[in-house]
Amino acid sequence: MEFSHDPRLNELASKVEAGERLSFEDGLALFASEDVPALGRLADTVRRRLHGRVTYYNVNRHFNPTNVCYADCKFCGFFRTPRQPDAYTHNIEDSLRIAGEAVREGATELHIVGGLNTKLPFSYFTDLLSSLKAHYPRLHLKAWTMVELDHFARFYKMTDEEVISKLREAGMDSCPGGGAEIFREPTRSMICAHKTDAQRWLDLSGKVHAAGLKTNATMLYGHIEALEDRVDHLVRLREQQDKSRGFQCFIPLAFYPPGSQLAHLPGPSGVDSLKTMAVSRLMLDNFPHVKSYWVMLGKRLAQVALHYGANDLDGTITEGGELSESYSVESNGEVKMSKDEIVALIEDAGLQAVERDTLYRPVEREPAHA
Ligand code: V47
Repeated sequence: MEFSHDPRLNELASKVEAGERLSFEDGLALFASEDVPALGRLADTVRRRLHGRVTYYNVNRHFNPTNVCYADCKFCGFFRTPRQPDAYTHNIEDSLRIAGEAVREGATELHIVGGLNTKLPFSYFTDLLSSLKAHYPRLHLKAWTMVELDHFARFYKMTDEEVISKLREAGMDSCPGGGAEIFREPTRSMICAHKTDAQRWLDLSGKVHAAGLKTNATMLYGHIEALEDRVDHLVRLREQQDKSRGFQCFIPLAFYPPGSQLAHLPGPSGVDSLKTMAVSRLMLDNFPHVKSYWVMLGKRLAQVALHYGANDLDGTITEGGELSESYSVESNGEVKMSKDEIVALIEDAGLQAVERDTLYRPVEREPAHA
């Protein structure tokens, strides 16, 4: 029996089954296919080849030390200028309180990103990390995107290697995948003109990998970009991964328009999000993990996406209790999911839930904390 009623998808299925790498044109053809369930099945065969039924989640917390940022990205509803009444910067005491709550709730990871805030000295960032590490040595600090590392190097006049080694000494354990947005010009300049350019984002990832740390990668889709931009983005990430091998996970981020300067746009449809998940899994043949980020997709679509190539649901994510960088479609601003709820979502999808740490090692808990 043929895989699909779409002959081009059948050709691509043969390539995938033979373990052949898909080209830029193949990526566009995957997006062009209207046989969405067959596309999902194809991505699912790759996901099952790599992970079987295992679906990862973690217990984590997002912490945004400051929302002050000069980058003025058109898609962002989070940033504030220093004079706005709701601009904030957490001091160390507050940060430790928030991290302490996370640890008591069983978090193994603190995901730390913030704005590009020129009012702070570099020591703010290293002191923050070292205080967190001193108080909570077992909490993994997944901290700062390539955009922040680029800002640190330029603004505080250090080499990339100095920035990475100073942050690492202070307690940075790995880096999250934000700031990648869409690499291709002119789209990138239209949505984030004042931000690290694509090549620099990729080069910095390579330097962090060379220093022995893992990072993630994202793609913001469903705004003004073309499908060619998305496929180009995936191909560039794949090329960087061939060189430096340090990406753990890819996270497609569904654009959430409210509160941004692109609020008039509709955002991606459910089918577009499922197709993007599947194409990502199929194109990124050297990425071990693809994440279905429920905060952007909503819990139900994130669950379905586990059958479209994703093998990770991210985490419980509790926020620090103030305006957050997370955007939520279906959660009505509530950016939290209990461990039981995550496990139920995975199991109801017919899959096996495995709690992981940031480096994808299974977490064993004492029965009292299970
Ligand atoms: O870089 C900004 C995106 C990213 C919007 O590494 C938006 O495990 C949708 O990178 N609608 C930050 N997205 C979040 C991020 C992330 C999230 C979860 C896990 C990991 C990981 C990384 O959020 C930004 C930007 O691409 N973003 N505004 C918006 N309106």
